Amino acid sequence: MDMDNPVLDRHEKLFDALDTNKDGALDWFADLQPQLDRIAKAYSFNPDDVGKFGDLKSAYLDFWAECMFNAVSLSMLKADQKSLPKHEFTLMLRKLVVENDATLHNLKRTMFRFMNTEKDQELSEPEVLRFAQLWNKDIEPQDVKQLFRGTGTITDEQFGIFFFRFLNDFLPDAVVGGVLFGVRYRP
Ligand SMILES: [Ca+2]
Ligand SMILES: [Ca+2]
Repeated sequence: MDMDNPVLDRHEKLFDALDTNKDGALDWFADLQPQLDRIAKAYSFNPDDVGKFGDLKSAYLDFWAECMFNAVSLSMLKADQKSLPKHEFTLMLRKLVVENDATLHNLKRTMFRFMNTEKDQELSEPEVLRFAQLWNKDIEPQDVKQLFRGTGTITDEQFGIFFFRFLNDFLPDAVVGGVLFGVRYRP
């Protein structure tokens, strides 16, 4: 853990959560696609639901493509490389956050809509826990409770604040947003 740079530490934990086969590099087909397939199965998608799941998959794919495009543009990767090592991933994520990248905003909006399985405008604790545990089964109810702080629900606006503070803020309480990404993280 890099105690001098808590934001980098969070980005490294996010990498670890996404690296399904634990080989130290992110690959769409080896790491991200299997996790998305598991999410589709867990949410029991029927043909009518393909749109909602398709949106989530597209949002992750766009984010992934943006990371890879930037890494190649900056000569950190060769054009034919298909996987992104940990260090390069953290640099690309940082770049997208600093540039207020549109794919991150789209991922935030799409995640909220996907997690919000009840027909309302807010996320409940069970809705957040269900999604976070698919990315990381070690996420526990108390990890999610930190996010809610006794309020019972999370609005679209609050979700966005947690999402970007986790990725960008040095403030200690920014870490609670990590459960949105399936990252188990206690201060
Ligand atoms: Ca991997
Ligand atoms: Ca809801």
